[in-house]
Amino acid sequence: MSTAPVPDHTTPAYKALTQDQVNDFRLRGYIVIGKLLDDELIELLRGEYDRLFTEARQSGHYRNLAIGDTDDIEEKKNASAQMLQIMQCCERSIHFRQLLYDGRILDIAEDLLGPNIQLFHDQALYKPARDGGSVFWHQDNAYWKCIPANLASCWLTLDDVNVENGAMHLMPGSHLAPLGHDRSQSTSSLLDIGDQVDEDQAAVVDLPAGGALFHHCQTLHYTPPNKTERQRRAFAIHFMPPGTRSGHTGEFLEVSFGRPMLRMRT
Ligand SMILES: O=C(O)CCC(=O)C(=O)O
Repeated sequence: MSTAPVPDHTTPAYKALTQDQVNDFRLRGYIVIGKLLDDELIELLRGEYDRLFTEARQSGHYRNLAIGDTDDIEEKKNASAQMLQIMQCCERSIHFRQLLYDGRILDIAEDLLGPNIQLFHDQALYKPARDGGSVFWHQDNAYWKCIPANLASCWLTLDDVNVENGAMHLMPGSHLAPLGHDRSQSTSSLLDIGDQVDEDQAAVVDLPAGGALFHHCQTLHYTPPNKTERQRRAFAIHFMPPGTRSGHTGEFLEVSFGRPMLRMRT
């Protein structure tokens, strides 16, 4: 009688990334994937993205990170800089929920985080043409305080993105230690660590529409204003291993509708 082989869960499969790419992520704190989504899906997601922002601008259920927290729709709309954020698109759109389970994305996340993957949260980050605002230098986990600090983000573009319209800037190796952050002078909702950063050392990543990069939750990153005639639509998915705790409350971030398990192998 033959017996089925016992699966080896101790050795990572490295299905999507090469070992060199995984090592690069460990060393630098980010990895550039390039074009990942096909054109048909990009078109679908663009339509959803635009619909969500049209609805959000009417209802006020979004933030303009350029001015901090306010419920005043007119204030958000008329601010001179627009860095617009919708949290949890997966709770507003079935297509963005489906995207969380996209095998191309999860295979990479698995190579970086291991076989069990839970959503921390997702967000759309929109820099409209001409008056798109910046996101200051920060480590995500300075906001989140997750324990352990072992999350990875997939940052996806729905437009061609370069330095002119808000490309991602990342500081290699900065993920290895948490840094102290101060509240920004100009907006109370953002942290800013800009004065500790040597921008000459930063990697600036151009991506085509449908492109992706992954970064660690402690990797310092920044995006500049968009003063071009081209909008910059981006979407971030923040992944964590199950068992991650909130440093704010000390509690486990339990599986829920907003924090689904996306992949579970062990
Ligand atoms: O999309 C952007 O401009 C900034 C993204 C970002 O800072 C983040 O995902 O943490």
